[in-house]
Amino acid sequence: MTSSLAPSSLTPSSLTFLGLGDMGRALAHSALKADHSITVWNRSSGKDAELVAAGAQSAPTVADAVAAADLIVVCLLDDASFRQNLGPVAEQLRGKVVVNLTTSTPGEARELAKWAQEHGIRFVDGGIMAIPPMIGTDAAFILYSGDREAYDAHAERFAAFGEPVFAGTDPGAAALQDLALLTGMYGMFAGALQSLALVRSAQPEVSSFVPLLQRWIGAMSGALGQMAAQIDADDYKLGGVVSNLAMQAAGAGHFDDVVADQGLTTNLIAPLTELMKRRVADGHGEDDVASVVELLLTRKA
Ligand code: FVH
Repeated sequence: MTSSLAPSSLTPSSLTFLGLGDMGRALAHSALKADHSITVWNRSSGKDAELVAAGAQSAPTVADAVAAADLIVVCLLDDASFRQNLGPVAEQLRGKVVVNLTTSTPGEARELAKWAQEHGIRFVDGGIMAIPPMIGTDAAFILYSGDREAYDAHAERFAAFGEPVFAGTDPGAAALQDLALLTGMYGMFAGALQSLALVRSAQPEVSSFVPLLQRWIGAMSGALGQMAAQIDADDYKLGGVVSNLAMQAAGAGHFDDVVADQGLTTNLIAPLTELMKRRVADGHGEDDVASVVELLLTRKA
């Protein structure tokens, strides 16, 4: 049963959770499972019901919720909802630790850290590398960055959500690595979707093909270590080049051809093959494919 307690009846908690969407509820449940006492708040009513039944106390306002604990975990929709709800209670947060697990850009996280510093708030930003059912399991990891001392003081409690990984003292580091990991994931999805579209254009089902795709993607992910070493060394021949860019770029035309031959109109990997060809035209055909990163690192004038 949901109980909205009067401020005076709230007891001190180990953690407060602001935001009980799908992710906020999963985080709060994992804290309860780890035997933490928790206070929860959500904008709209009803989402706290199961948590209250499991032992959480529900706060009627953000101010009541932040008063109940010294560690505040925020999991709202976006930066605007963070500012809208925490801005008015900034002075009450003085001396407390705020952990923002709302997805942010690095710039937003750095701005929030500045705001927190102005109000004497210890600020840690986070990036959740999990979907709600993974929270509290070994499969989940969560990136944190910002105030190292505050992170160290609470890392044990963060472990209830998933493995904590400290990304750096730059408050934007967790957000940057979060978005970089998601970029890798969507790039993989883009290639896989293009691959499945090709197969589906030729046969009535793709499920039988998936084990081959998984096997191939798994084997090729082994190349990432050497790719990273070449990027770090600015040397795209480091460790020896097995399949050079000139050969790969020449073969890239086949991707346009097969899309056209199958009567399809979209080639999701065309932007990559264009960059490969450009790098060859610039005289780097003997490099490994990691050489393309030089074009991705080109900054705006
Ligand atoms: N769910 C996922 O798979 C991903 C995994 C990676 C991390 N993301 C990020 O987590 C943040 C929250 O995501 P969520 O899944 O909990 O999202 P929703 O279920 O849509 O819940 C949104 C909560 O935010 C509250 N909210 C929205 N706007 C406001 C506002 N202006 N003032 C106060 N609260 C607000 C909303 O409240 P209500 O609609 O229930 O009243 C929910 O509590 C997010 O950054 C993901 O990118 C999740």
